[in-house]
Amino acid sequence: MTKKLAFRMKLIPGNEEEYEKRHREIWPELVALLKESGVENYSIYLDGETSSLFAFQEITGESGSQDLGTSPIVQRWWAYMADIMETHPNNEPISLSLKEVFTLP
Ligand code: RM4
Repeated sequence: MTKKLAFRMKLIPGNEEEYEKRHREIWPELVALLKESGVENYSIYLDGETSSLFAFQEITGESGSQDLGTSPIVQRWWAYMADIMETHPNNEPISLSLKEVFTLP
């Protein structure tokens, strides 16, 4: 049984292409870690008008992608991405959990 999660992050405007490029080239070790941690069906969508990023994922355990900040791989990835995203001082992307308000019955 999986649990659905969604959250919003923020791109620094003007970095849309670079964001997509870096994610096309996502590190295999990060992919492996996410999958090993029970993150599935993970997609991120860009609102070009506001530079908001909307992430959707399903998790099989208790941890979503944003709960993996103690992992050195995630810390390196967040540091790599910090120049084009709005982040906390520790490079973690500022993420706002989103409430599910509709699911097709
Ligand atoms: C995002 C952000 C998330 C990470 C994905 C792969 O830009 O860094 O935390 O899970 O990339």
